[in-house]
Amino acid sequence: LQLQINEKGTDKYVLIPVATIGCGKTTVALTLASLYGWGHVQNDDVSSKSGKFRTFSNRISQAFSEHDVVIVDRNNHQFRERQQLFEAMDLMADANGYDMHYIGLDFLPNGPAQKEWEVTLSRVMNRGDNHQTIRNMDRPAVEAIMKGFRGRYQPITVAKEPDSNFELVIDVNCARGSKDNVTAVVSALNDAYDMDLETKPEELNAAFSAALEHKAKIPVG
Ligand code: IDP
Repeated sequence: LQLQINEKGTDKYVLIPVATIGCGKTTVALTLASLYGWGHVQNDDVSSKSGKFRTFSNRISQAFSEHDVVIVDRNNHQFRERQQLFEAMDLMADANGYDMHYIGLDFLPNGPAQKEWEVTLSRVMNRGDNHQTIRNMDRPAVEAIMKGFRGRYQPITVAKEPDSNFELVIDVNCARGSKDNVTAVVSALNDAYDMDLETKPEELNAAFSAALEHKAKIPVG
């Protein structure tokens, strides 16, 4: 399952979710990373409060030194966050001679509608304490955090900056289920680029089951 890279070997593909909590970002990312050996950098794994984005972007650069495709796992639900990522990755690309392909994963193509709210709330409640930061909280506290993200959410708007940097936006509506969304990503990449990604149903099922069973790296202390 090799990506076909251009002759210069400088193409780098970054998958950027735009989502809120519980949309299935980590599940989709883990499944893709396991199937194709892609890089996966989780913002929630960065425990430092100060210099958090610098640590996150250093980890992204490290991932690109090892992988041609990297998934940047954070909500990126605001223009400001997307802008920050594009700027950091443009600098990284200039320094390393990469040709970047920015690909959006649109987990809320209908916005944070009622169905999406119910799906994500029920998933986050079922996830319980299996998360780096959302843990040891009662339901109202979790709902308040989730509502904060919903309230601040700014949909992908490719007609203007910063979202005009997206070369491709893939519909991965969270209400549809994460396994179907993995398949949607694979087909969209195969259609848009010179990739030849295969998915065998049994491999997909195994990778997806493992992703659902994943245990978050809980910070000590
Ligand atoms: P997030 O990274 O967007 O916050 P995840 O942690 O991937 O979301 O998913 C939230 C919870 O929902 C996790 O416990 C995960 O195992 C579960 N989950 C993700 N996708 C599905 C699905 O398609 N069906 C059922 N549960 C799912």
